[in-house]
Amino acid sequence: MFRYRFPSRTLASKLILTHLTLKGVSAGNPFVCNHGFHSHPSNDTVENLSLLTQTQWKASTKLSASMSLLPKCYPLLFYSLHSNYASLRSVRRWHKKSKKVSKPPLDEGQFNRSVSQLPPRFTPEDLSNVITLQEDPLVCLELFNWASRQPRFRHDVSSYHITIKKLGSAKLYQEMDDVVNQVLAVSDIGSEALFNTSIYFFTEARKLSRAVSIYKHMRKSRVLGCRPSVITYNLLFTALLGRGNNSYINHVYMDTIRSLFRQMVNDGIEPDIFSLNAMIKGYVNSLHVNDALRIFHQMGTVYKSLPNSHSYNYLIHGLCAQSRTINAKELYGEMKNKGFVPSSKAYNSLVNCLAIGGEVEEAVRILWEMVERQRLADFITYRTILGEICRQGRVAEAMRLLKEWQEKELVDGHTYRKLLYGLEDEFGNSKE
Ligand SMILES: *[C@@H]1O[C@H](CO)[C@@H](O)[C@H](O)[C@H]1NC(C)=O
Ligand SMILES: *[C@@H]1O[C@H](CO)[C@@H](O)[C@H](O)[C@H]1NC(C)=O
Ligand SMILES: *[C@@H]1O[C@H](CO)[C@@H](O)[C@H](O)[C@H]1NC(C)=O
Ligand SMILES: *[C@@H]1O[C@H](CO)[C@@H](O)[C@H](O)[C@H]1NC(C)=O
Ligand SMILES: CC(=O)N[C@H]1CO[C@H](CO)[C@@H](O)[C@@H]1O
Repeated sequence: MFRYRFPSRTLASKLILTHLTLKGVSAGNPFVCNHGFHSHPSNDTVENLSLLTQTQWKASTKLSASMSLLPKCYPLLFYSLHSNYASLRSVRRWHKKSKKVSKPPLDEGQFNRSVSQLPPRFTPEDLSNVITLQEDPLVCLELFNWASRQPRFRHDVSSYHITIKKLGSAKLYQEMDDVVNQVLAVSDIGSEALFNTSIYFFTEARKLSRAVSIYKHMRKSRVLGCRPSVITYNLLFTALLGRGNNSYINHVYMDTIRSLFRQMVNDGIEPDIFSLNAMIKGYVNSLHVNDALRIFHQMGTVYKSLPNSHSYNYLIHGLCAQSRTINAKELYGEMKNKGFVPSSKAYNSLVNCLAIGGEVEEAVRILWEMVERQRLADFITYRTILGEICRQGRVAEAMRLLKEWQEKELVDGHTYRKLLYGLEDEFGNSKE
C-alpha cells in the first residue's frame, strides 16, 4: 500500500510552496526541476514574445537579467516548450485541413430564403437584421460574401460586426479571421465593440498574436470610437493571465501585461478593479509579490478603485508562498474587517504558512474558522497541521485532532487513513 510520509520541515516548506505558488502546480513546479515539464506544456503558450512594440523588447532585456536568478532548469523548459509548440503547430495545421474537408455543405434553401427576405435595394442594416436572425453560421458567411459581390453595396460596422460574432460563436475562426482582415483593410471602418469582439474570439481561438495585432490597429486609429478602452485591455489581460501555468511562463507574459498596463495609463485610460486585480494576480503568479503590493497600495490613491476580496486573496496567497506570514496575517485581518471572506485558496495558504512558521495554534484556530465559513481545507493543509503538531512532540494531540476532523466529517475515510498512516510512519505508534 502506498503510504504518505510526513515530509521533513524543509521538504515540507518546499511542498507547501509548490502547493501555494500556483494553480496547476503539477504542470510546472518552479521549485523542482526534474519534473515533467515536457509532459503537457500548454500548446501555444510561448506564442510570440515580441507581441508588443519596442517597449516589449526593453522589458525583455530586463527579463533575461531576472531569468539568471531563476533555477537552471528554465532554459530547458523554454526549449521544450518551443519545440513542442512547433510540432503542435503542424498538428494543428493538419487538423485545420482535415476540418475543411469535413465542413458541412451550405444549406442552399436557407440561403435562398434569407436572400428573399432582403428588400431590392437593401442597406447594410437590412443585411445585419437578416444575419442576426440566421442561426446557421455558414449561411451567415454566404450572405456576407454574397452581399460583398453586389455592385452598389458596401458593408458597414454593423454588418461586419454581426458576421464576426456569428462566425466566432460558431468557432469558425479561420473564416472569422478573413472577415476581420477585410475590416482592418478599410482604415476608416470599425468600432470599439467590433474590435473587442474580434479580440475576444481571437483569444478564445488562442490566437494571441492576432488579438494583439487588433489592439495595435486600435491604438493607431484616428477615429475616437475605435481606440482601446478599459474593456480592450481587460480582454488582453485575461488572455495573457490564462496562459501561464508555471511561474516561468507567467514571468514571460507578465512583461507583456506590464507594458500593456503602462500604455493604458499613459493613454489616460483609468484602470478599473478588474485591470488592477489582473496586475496583482500577474505579479503574484510571476513571484513579484512586492510589485503586487505596490499596485495594491496605489488602489484608491493613484487609481480610483478600492481593493475587493480578489485583491486580498491573491496577495495573501502570494505572501504565504514566500513565507511572509506577518504581512499575510495583516492583510487577512484587514480583509475580515472590511467584511470580506477569504477564498479557500487564500485560507489554505494562510493556514499552511502559519503552521510551518510554528504558529500551529493559530493555524488550527483559522482552520476552524474556515470550516465555519464553508471554505474547504485540502489534504496538504491537514497534513501540514498534523505534522507540525507532532514535530512539537504532541503526537497524541495530533491524533485527537485527526479523530475530531473525522467525526465532524471534514475528512472522509480514505483521507483519514492516509493522514493516519502518514503520522504513524513518521512519528511511531504512540497511542493515547
Ligand atoms: C494548467 O495545468 C493544469 C493541470 O496541470 C491543466 O488542467 C490546465 O488545463 C492547464 N492550463 C493551461 C492554460 O494550460
Ligand atoms: C490547446 O490545448 C488545449 C488543452 O491542452 C486544447 O483544449 C486546445 O484545443 C488546444 N488548442 C489548439 C489550438 O490546439
Ligand atoms: C512575432 O511578432 C512580430 C511583431 O508583431 C512579428 O514581426 C513576427 O513575425 C512574429 N513572429 C511569429 C513567429 O509569429
Ligand atoms: C437557390 O437559388 C438559386 C438561384 O436562384 C437556384 O439556382 C437554386 O436551385 C436554389 N436552391 C434551392 C435549394 O432552392
Ligand atoms: C467581448 C466583449 O467584452 N465585448 C465588449 C466590447 O465593448 C462593447 C462596448 O464597449 C461591449 O458592449 C462588449 O460587450
